[in-house]
Amino acid sequence: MSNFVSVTSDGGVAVVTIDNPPVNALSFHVREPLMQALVSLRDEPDVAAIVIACAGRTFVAGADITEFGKPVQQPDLRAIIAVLETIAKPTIAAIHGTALGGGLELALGCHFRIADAGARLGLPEVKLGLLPGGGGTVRLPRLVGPLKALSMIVSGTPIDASEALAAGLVDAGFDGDPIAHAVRFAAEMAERGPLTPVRDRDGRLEQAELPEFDRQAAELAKKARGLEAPIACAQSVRNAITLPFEAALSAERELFAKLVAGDQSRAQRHLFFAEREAAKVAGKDVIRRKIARVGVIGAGTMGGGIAMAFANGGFPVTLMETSREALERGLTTIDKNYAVSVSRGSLSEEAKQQRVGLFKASTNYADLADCDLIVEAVFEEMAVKKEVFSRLDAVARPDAILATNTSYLDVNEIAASTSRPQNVVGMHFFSPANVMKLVEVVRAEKAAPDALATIADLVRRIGKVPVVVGVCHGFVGNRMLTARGAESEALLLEGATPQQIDRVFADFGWPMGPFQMGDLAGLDIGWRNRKARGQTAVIADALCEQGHFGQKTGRGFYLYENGSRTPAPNPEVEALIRDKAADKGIAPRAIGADEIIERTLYPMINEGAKILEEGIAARASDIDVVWVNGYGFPVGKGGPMFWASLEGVDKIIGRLDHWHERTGKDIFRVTPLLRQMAASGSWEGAAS
Ligand code: T1G
Repeated sequence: MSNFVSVTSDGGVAVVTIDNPPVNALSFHVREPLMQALVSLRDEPDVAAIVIACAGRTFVAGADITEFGKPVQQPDLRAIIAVLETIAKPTIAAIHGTALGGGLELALGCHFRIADAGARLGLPEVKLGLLPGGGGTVRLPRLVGPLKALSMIVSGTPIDASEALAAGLVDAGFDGDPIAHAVRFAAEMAERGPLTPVRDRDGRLEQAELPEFDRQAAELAKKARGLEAPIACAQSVRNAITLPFEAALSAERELFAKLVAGDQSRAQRHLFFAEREAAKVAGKDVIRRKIARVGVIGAGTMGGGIAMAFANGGFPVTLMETSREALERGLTTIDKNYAVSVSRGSLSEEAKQQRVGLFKASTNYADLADCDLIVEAVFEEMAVKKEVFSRLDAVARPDAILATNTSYLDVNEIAASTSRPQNVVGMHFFSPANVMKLVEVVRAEKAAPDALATIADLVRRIGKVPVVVGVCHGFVGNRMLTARGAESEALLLEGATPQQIDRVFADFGWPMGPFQMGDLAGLDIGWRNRKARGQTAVIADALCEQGHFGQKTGRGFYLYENGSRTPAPNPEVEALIRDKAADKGIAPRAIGADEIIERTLYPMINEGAKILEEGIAARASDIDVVWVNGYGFPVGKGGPMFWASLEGVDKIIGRLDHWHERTGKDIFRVTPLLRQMAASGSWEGAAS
């Protein structure tokens, strides 16, 4: 047979085992021998049933994403499933680990599916800007019903084995060796009566569900924010209800072909691999330190969220505050946050109790002595940070890793305030830290490689996305945000309104624009930081001096009536902008959407190129991962550096030169790497 597909026999049951580490992707070198095996076993009279199973840690986790965008080598997955459905003896998929995308579609081509209790099953193609292209949108609704299929396929979120059993997606569960269970199951099925391929099971495709289906599809479409894949997914599942099987299958094929060739899927596939590259900090030869208990200092908004992130990841957490009141306040907020998740049904009461049970609260530094990692999340002031780190230096175990959650301050200076700078790194979480996926792991100059590698792996283990960044003001994300922020204010003075600019960002695909985001995060954070650096933002500073910090004070760039989160125009701000512009002798003029994009996003890309030149980020794709996971940059555009290639680097340079000439502002001065990128088409070869 081949290294990737082997066939064994157990009594009359043939077992086809796929072995293509690390995740048994259905690469061409798997598909070809798999097809041969199925054809020969179909026609083999001594074979009473066929089991498809996988070696290693998981069942098939999908088609091979690296093959997309290249000419398809036959047999493709559809051809293999078509053969599967011609087999007149029981075929069983024995699922362990994950059955995702093409892997679940292969299983849907079998008569039966059995799953290990810990298995997860799903069609996550939408997260790659695609839809299931191997018949998943046509076969899954036949098993679980159109509404369940719609939510599974449009969300792309896998379900666990018990939910799959309840939904009719799998026929039996098991614990232990998938092959042994599958062979027993297969032998039983071989005794049973007629077999019905999934394609012929129309029972659950009740036309009656269409009105509710369309209502739910419309709701989901509203959340798509310009992404094509969610819409195509819903359309294809609808076809399964309204069209004959083959017609629905070919409609799915057309939709898939369109999406896989599109920029959005290219962008989202770029991000899939970029996230995995960003996490590769050091080779497997660097021994990671053991992290069993985590300490968090500061139970405020960030500290509380960080403590929850670790508890959600299963880690015992010691949460420390200087006063009992502050500690109680922090614990109350944490409990409230968990209660909200329980009330929304995204967390069970039992899981809540289990997580809360992981917390140990303290007002005593000595209680941090048994922690392997201690994360500091106190007030963003250097003197306060240094005082905390010198106290930590006295109590923490010599090999413990000390991390600061600073979002702007010099991590090298903080590290130097201890006797163990090799064990000090930055862990810059994003608010709310229990929700936001990004963690900028700051590589302080003396940080030991194993400390960095340990932290990057740990961030992945708690379900977040690590990106290693160097030390500079604002690291990667906030540094580029500053370039964008300054110009957003300038556009206001020249005639644009907060609503207009936020509208342009929403149309671009952002969850919200800079002014709505400022109001949500709290304008006082940026204000305090500007004051610390002697910088100004005339409009935002003026609002803050009046105590208007955004949502939390009901007034900022927008008005928020009675605690609502819905922004309403704030006439006082428009008057304030006019006054400040008049003070500066700036006459308002009409400003178009293109100019807003050019003057806010193009400087970000230029700043990103400088960041690469300085080696603050190792790869352009790391910058994309930061912006997509930390600042809501639209996934369908792949992040600022990937988007630059879609937008056209020559065009970007042309407009930056234009605005530099007109304004003389440094943010528009094109940096050498950007010109080099225009010439070479690659961000590689940055100076440092
Ligand atoms: N194709 C190619 N490489 C893949 C891959 C795939 N489907 N899945 C993972 N890898 C690589 C990954 O890049 C990494 O490589 C290594 O495997 C380990 O992955 C026709 C259109 C399965 C939950 O979207 O979600 O089927 O960095 O670090 O954290 O309808 O991988 O080591 O060199 O992520 O344990 C649909 C994608 C495809 C699932 C395991 N399937 N994979 O997570 O390991 S489209 C997916 C995952 C499709 C059909 C369509 C996760 C995982 P490297 P990892 P992990």
